[in-house]
Amino acid sequence: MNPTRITCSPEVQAALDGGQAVVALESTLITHGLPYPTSVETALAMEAAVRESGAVPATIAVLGGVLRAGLSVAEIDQLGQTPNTRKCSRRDLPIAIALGETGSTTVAGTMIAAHIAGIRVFATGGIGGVHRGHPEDVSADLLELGRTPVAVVSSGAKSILDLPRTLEVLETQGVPVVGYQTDWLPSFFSRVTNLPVDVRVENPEQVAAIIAASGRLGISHGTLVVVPVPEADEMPAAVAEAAIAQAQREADEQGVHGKESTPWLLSRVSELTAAESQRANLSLLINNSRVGGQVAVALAPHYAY
Ligand code: PSU
Ligand code: MN
Repeated sequence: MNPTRITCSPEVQAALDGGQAVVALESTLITHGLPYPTSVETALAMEAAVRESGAVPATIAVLGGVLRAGLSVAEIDQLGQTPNTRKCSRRDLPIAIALGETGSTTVAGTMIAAHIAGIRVFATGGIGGVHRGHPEDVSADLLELGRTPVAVVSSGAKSILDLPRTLEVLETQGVPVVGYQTDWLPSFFSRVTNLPVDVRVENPEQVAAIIAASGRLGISHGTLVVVPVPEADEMPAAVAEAAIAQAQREADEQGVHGKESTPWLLSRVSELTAAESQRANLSLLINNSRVGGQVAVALAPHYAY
């Protein structure tokens, strides 16, 4: 860890120094992904789920121009109350830092911060991908997965995205897509698609072995671990699909584009599907945090010295 590049909380720093399991958590989910105060309650519940698995949570953000890992409850609440903050992907990080801004980190931004801090596992809900009808809009998350050695535990990508194209980019970028107790890429709200993962594994030890093998090869790419939403909270695929199609049509009509696309589509889909999508969303976020914690615990011995 380089203290001039990132500032870790004392708890996170002590865990990293002691070779204990740490799981990074993103903050764009808090500022742009969920409405306040659900956003803050969910972020805290994710931290608790990581702890229940025996790992230390490190929520990542830029606060007052400083890249930080491990936030206080008050800092997380503050982020939740500033929804217009800069959404920091790779290209935004230097801007927020140079201008002394407070910004949230996307999957790409969080992977970069985690890697700088020495954190190897990161849990979230959904990654960005290739947008439907806009193959030029490729989330920087996919390219980050191709270049930064952090494992991202998620429920795949929302089907607001073009999932077949998203998988093609991941393949080109050299990213292993590991199905956690599944043969199929999940589509966030729903447990399966007809798109196969690269490998199915049954337990955290197998995920850790794949991450550690990538580390030994020294070829510097991320790993995408996909975990389906728990069965009881799954949304019927057709209901999610109808809402997504409507949201994408409206976004096209209104000319929504660039970094606004994903937050706009997410909030429109959640308006259209109300409680149902929120239940699935919260359930998978907590579950992925738990699995992320278990993977980090299984990974720690691979790096013990
Ligand atoms: N998907 C979700 N919820 C989210 C995001 C994606 O279901 O909150 C956020 C993540 O932070 C992700 C970002 O990294 O959106 C992707 O944005 P873009 O498509 O602009 O790269
Ligand atoms: Mn985009």
